[in-house]
Amino acid sequence: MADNNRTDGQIERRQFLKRTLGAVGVASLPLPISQALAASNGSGNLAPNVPKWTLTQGEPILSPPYGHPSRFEDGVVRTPTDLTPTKTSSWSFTPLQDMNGTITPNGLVFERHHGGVPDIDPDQHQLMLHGMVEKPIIFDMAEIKRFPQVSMKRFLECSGNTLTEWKQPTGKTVQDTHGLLSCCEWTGVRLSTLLRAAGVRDKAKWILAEGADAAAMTRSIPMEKALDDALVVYAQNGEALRPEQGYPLRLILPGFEGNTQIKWLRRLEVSDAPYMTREETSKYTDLMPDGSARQFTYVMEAKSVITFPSGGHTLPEKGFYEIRGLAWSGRGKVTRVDVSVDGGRNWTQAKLEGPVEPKALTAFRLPWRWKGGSALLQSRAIDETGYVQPTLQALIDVRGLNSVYHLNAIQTWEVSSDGGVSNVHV
Ligand SMILES: Nc1nc2c(c(=O)[nH]1)N[C@H]1C(S)=C(S)[C@@H](COP(=O)(O)O)O[C@H]1N2
Ligand SMILES: [Mo]
Repeated sequence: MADNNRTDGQIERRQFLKRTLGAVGVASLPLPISQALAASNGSGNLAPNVPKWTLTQGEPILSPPYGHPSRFEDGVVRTPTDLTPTKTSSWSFTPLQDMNGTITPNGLVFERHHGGVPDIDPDQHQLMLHGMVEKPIIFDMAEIKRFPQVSMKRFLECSGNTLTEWKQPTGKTVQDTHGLLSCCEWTGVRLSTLLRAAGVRDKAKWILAEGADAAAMTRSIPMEKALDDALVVYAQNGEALRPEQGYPLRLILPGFEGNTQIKWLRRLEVSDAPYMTREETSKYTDLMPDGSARQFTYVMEAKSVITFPSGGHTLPEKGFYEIRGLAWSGRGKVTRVDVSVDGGRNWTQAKLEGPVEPKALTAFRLPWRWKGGSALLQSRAIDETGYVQPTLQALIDVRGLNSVYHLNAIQTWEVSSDGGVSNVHV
């Protein structure tokens, strides 16, 4: 290297700069200042040159008054299902590959609607609490907001998340495979506070929650959950719920399948038995190999997925990358995430971003040097109960191939020798 003549050295450096500055690959590491200055000689945005956006004053205050992401970020959006969305069934996916940290911005929280999004006037919305209570109550929104407030960062996952992946790798990107997953800071009142106001009768064991949408979605909620960490929320990430998330009021049942977290909440009926609604009999049950069906499978078991590199990404060159992903468990805190780059033969413990919160998305990261050639990237989450996220084969051995919901298996992304990343089964 030291003997390189000047011309060779320049060519080498120029090629390196062209690749680094031109392609702006994720692997591009910062240039030494001397090289950066040389590269900007005569053109470019580095000193002593002044970029065009520094030459004029910017907008004093942006309009419209509700802020939006930079126009250069307009590719970061929810994607609708590739099946035709209808008014009776529609869903859209969160772009997990574009997320940083663990909070899902409100405009990117996934959607799942069984009767479309109603347009509810909060001044006319009411919540009725009745059934096996001492004093039935009808609350308006102002009354709900007078109760002591709580905020919790919790994940929300549809039990249908990843359902396309049972038999063969289907989704192209992590948005396709895992995008029915979001995490918000939810704000509202504890359901137990409302129940105390009404006075729950001794024999009461269940609560029916009903939505005000055209689906009038109903699910039976165990009293134990209602008195534990269930919330009736009116805000997400610091602002009012979005219409698609249940404006003006929804149920949040941390760690439970998304379907139970009734949006546009209008009625809670207390009883001594579950109601056996459509959503917990013909739907949202898991058919087992022996022909029986699992019912009331509320808790979302531990799961994780690598979001970078993931399906659709291309690694521009060999070298340093940080493997990044998300882990979560409906049973509490994630305690460990292991990462494999050889399809599950060897595992290395990843670093978790703390403080780790229960039933919330948890970010994990692991430095990695891609040597070129094929690599099979996997992550497995372990939660505070000691539960270990299973391989797909281990899950199928127990559950068979007749169920639709609750696929929490380890996901594999293959980095092929050309740097392309795709969804594979191993
Ligand atoms: N009233 C009502 N609540 C509902 C639904 C619905 O269609 N109507 N969909 C459920 C399903 S299946 C899921 S996964 C979550 C989705 O919540 P999100 O749209 O805020 O992501 O809401 C649940 N609550
Ligand atoms: Mo769902």
